[in-house]
Amino acid sequence: MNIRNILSILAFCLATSVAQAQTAEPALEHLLDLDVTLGEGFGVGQTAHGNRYVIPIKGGTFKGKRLKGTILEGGADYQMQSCDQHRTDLEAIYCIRTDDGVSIHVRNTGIMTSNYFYCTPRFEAPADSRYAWLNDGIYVCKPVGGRPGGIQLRVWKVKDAFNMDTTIPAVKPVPEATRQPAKQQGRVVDFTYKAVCGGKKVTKHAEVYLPYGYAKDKQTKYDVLYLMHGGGCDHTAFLTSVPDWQPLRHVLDHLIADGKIRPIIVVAPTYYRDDVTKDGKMSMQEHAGRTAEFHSELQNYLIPSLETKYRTHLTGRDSVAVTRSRGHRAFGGFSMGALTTWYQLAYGINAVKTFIPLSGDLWLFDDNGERKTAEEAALWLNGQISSTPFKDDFRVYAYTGTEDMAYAPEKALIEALHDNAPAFRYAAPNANITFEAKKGGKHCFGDINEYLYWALQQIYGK
Ligand code: FER
Repeated sequence: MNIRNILSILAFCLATSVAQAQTAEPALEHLLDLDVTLGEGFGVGQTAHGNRYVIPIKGGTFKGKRLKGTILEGGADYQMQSCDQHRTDLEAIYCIRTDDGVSIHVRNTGIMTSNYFYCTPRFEAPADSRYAWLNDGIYVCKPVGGRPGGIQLRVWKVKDAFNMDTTIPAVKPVPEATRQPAKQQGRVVDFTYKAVCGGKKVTKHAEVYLPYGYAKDKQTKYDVLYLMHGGGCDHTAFLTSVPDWQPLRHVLDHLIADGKIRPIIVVAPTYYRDDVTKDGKMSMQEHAGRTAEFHSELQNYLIPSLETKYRTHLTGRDSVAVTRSRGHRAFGGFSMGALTTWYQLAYGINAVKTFIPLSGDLWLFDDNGERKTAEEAALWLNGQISSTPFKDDFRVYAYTGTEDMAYAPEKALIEALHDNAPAFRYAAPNANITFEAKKGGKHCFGDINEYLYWALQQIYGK
């Protein structure tokens, strides 16, 4: 192959990857600060290329959100001053070691003039370490302070040019007819089950949508979709009690009657305990605590009792049976129910394969009760998922509306997952997460039910 061919293939690859990439400007994201202790410098003298000067690196520390540790002795900055002395080229080569014992090689090259001083470090981390991601980044570095015998440097990562603002697909309009009752309607029944919540034995209720024809059909095993309400609502919100212009029951009936999805069972439980429903007295943190716990009630009580009563793919009551049937189970929710969904993904991926967070992000709190950042939430979620055997076998359909109060935080989470959580794949055709926003969509069930109209066709479409 001649050089021309190679170049044209290169150009083609570049063009397609640029076409796929989002058009936003690259951004810098803080990686770490270095505090380097330097030894006595010495000159080699005038060489063929300029004036060579060597500054030994004796040690120091570094600190960032994702890694911290010490700088090892033994490296140096090999400087070369140009013959006309207006600029010095730097090349610092050394190793750092993280506080969990991983050695990482650094080669930091840069340019220094009287008014410009920037470097571009490269990192070589072991490919099988938790720092392997460092290898695949471009970084920018500049000095932020000096002291006798030392220098402080700040390092940023050049972020992938990913900006959901320009790329969030819009949720399509839903056919008018789905707002009216369908001819063939499913039934909603109350389901009672026993559970232990917070150490207390309780009796709980969920509403269950059984598709049209369920009673007559004795053969089919049905997939089950769990839908969790938001703060201030209860288990009746999705299927019976909340009046809205796009009732979920009609959506389900029409999707099934029109053959757009196969018949499914939909279950609307609640994260409240039996004694507290629609509890306005709970703080948002208490709500968050309940949502974070719900996966255990789902796995240990609700799934075993409900899915053995109705015809589903569950074949036993134990966790092995629950996991074996996880491909037939989806979990979604609205607002605090979306929070429940993110927690289900984090803690209960063994029981559920498909996740539908609707207008809500992932809330984590630090020891002082402060909300953690989207980036921290993304890192945590990635860690939770990556430590399971299901890290390559899950799917997230995230939705919200542009006028929804969850728009900004959910978008921030989706972007943070893109940047920090390799378990999530955004690129077609192997994407395992998608995010869509309805133009003008608000924080209400009518809009949420429109998102479900589209999500369910992707999950249960024929
Ligand atoms: C969010 C934005 C708003 C969210 C929840 C809310 C969990 C509101 C909750 C409420 O008022 O009940 O991103 O995520």
